[in-house]
Order: sequence, then C-alpha cells, then structure tokens
Amino acid sequence: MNIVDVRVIVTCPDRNFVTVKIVTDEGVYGLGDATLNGRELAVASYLRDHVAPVLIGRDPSRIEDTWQYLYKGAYWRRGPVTMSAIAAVDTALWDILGKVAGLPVYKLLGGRSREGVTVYGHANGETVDDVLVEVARYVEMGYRAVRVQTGVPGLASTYGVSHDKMFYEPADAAVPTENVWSTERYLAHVPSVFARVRAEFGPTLRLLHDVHHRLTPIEAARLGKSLEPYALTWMEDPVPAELQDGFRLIRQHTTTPIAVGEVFNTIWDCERLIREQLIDYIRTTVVHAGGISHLRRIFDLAALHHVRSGSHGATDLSPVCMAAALHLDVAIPNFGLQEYMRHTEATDAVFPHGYHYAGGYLHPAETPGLGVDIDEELAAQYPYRPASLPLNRLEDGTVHSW
Ligand code: EZ4
Ligand code: CO
Repeated sequence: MNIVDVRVIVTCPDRNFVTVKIVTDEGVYGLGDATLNGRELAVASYLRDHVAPVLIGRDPSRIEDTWQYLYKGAYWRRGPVTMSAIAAVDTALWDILGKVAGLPVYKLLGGRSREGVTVYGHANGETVDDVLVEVARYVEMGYRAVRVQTGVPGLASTYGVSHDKMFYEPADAAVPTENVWSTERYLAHVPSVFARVRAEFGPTLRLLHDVHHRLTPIEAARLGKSLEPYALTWMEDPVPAELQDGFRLIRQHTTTPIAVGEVFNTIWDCERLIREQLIDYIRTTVVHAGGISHLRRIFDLAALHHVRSGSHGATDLSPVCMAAALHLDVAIPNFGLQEYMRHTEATDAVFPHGYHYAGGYLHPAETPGLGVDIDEELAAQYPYRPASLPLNRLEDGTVHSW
C-alpha cells in the first residue's frame, strides 16, 4: 500500500481548522488535525510545500519511521509549526492503520484501560453569581469536573470569559484584541470565587482553574496557597513555561496540584518538569505535540513519575484531534482528565464523528480507525477567516504574558 495523495484542507465552520487527508492507492484514507490557532496558514504551507511531496509513494504503515523521517529529516527540530504538521501526518497514518486492521485505534494502542474518558467543561461568567449558574449547568449535564473562570472586578475584560457560554471562541479578531491585566486585582479576587463554588457544590466536584501563564512563580505560589482550602484538582499554566525551573519554586510553597503543557510541542518542553515531579498533570495534545506517537512517548515518561495526562481540548483542536485524543486517553494507564469544550453545530457537520458524550464521560468510536471524517464539499463552503488570540497589557500599557 502506498500514499498517492496528501490533501491539506483549510476550512472555517465558525472557526479555522487545518486538516490533512492522506489517501492511499487502495482508496483507504486517514485524517489528521494540523490546526495552530492564529497561525493556521503557516502549518498549511509547511504541509503543502514541504511535507506532502515527500510522502507520495511511502508505505503508510511505517508510522514511526515517517515520524523520525519528518522530525530528523527537516534538520530544524521542534517548534509549534513543525510539530503540528508532523502531528497531522502521524495521526492520519494511525487512522489508516486502524482502518486497514479493522480496529479502533485504541485497540492498536494496547486496548481499553477504562470504561470512559472523564472530561471537564468550562464554566465562565463575568460575576461569581453568573459562574455559579454555569457550574450548575455542567453538574446537571453529568460533568464530574468543571473549570471555573470569572471576570476580575476593576478589569473590563478577561481572557476565557465570554458572553456566549457553551461555544466561546478566544480567537475573536484578525488583529489581536487587547485586554488590560492586573495581578493585584486577580489575586485578590480568585479565592473568593472558589469559596463560593465549594460552598454551593460541596467537596467532591472536581474544580479546576486556568491562570493562562499570567503570574510569576512566587505569585503563583501565593495563589496556590490561597486556594488550598478549596482543594482544586489543578491550577493550570500558573507561569509562562519556557523556564522549567520556575515550577520548583511554586512546588515548594503549595499543595495545589499543577497542570501545564497546552503550548508545549515536544517531550523536551516538559522532560524536567516530569522527571523532577514538578507538575501533576501534563496537558500536551495530539495536534500540538507531534501526534499520537509522540504524545504517547510523553505520557509514558509521565507515568514513571506520578504525572497524569490532562490533554488540552479547546475548540481550536478539531474533532479529528479530539477523536485521536480519546483513543489515547482510554488506553494509557496514567490518564487524568480530558478538556472538552464543545464544538459548534457547523464544526460538527464538517467533521462527522462517532465519539459521544454520556454522563460526564466521552467515549471513542468503536469503528475502525479514529472514527471521524471530513465532508470536503461542506468544508469548501467555509473559507478561511484571519483570527488571532488576544493579548494582555498591564494597566500602564506594558505587554504582559498572555
Ligand atoms: O487558550 O485553546 O485550556 N484551554 C485554554 C484555551 C487556549 C486556546 C488557545 O488556542 O487555555 O482556551
Ligand atoms: Co489553558
């Protein structure tokens, strides 16, 4: 069996997605997500101009060899553009292998380790009263874990808090929206939010909070300490993570568990964090961390060091990525949680899929491969629209970390 065509499909059913479709001479094809929020066309070009030509004629069952060929063969290693492109190819090849074998991909990864994939949803509201209503909605839908974000008194807007609740989209403008940020106002407010949520929903609902890389290590340590009475499942992205040593300082001060990794693209971004047990959850994803093959390598390293998975699953990760993530989530021994931000109807229509939500769990499809498809005709009706993630400035105008 040989690869005869590599198509790169860019579509915008309510948001942008880049998808690779690898077609074989026997008609079997596989899909991979290559979406890099706000930088989509860079990955599309990488795939079209540099990857597709070298894949033609290759044996699609040589998944590891193709990964090594693209990673080492580029000379220029790592980086989100390169790794998203490699991820898409790797994911598509696993999809093909599953279809050829007649098995869902999770069976090729060692089979089921659990009955379902526990997911968390996003409750966000401008005020604490608003967010309590949102948390209640998730609890009613059966969710066992909820991420809680609110506006900050005195700040006009906050990343992750929007007006449309179920389907919010942070990449909201071609030129980045600018928010004003104050660490003082934020740190003064957050503990009171969780005090109310815990009082209302009791001790067993798993609660999470995303800091979006906005603090320094000592500020994050203070936040973690102040949240200890509310027993969070994790505090996400407390600091910008280029400096892995920063996490040691947070760790020395607080028992609030730490999650990080949605912007990481290889094992080298988290190798020390994992090896030195500086984090509790690694949030790398299929699409941004080199595909199923490389993500499994990261999760295997994590398993040796008491670190569990907590993969990113926001709307910019397409249903193709979600399908792939669920196969890995259900198979690995050290699964923690899976983020699940629902896609819109338009997105779901372009990417028909067999995974489904029931009672707090997502379940991968039982069909061969990943169990997700793309409607290319429908996709063509939604042309690309430039959209960027917002940025933060401090009150004095300084550009701040996210
Ligand atoms: O900022 O997906 O945990 N989820 C998040 C998301 C990310 C976006 C970036 O593309 O932090 O909202
Ligand atoms: Co996040």
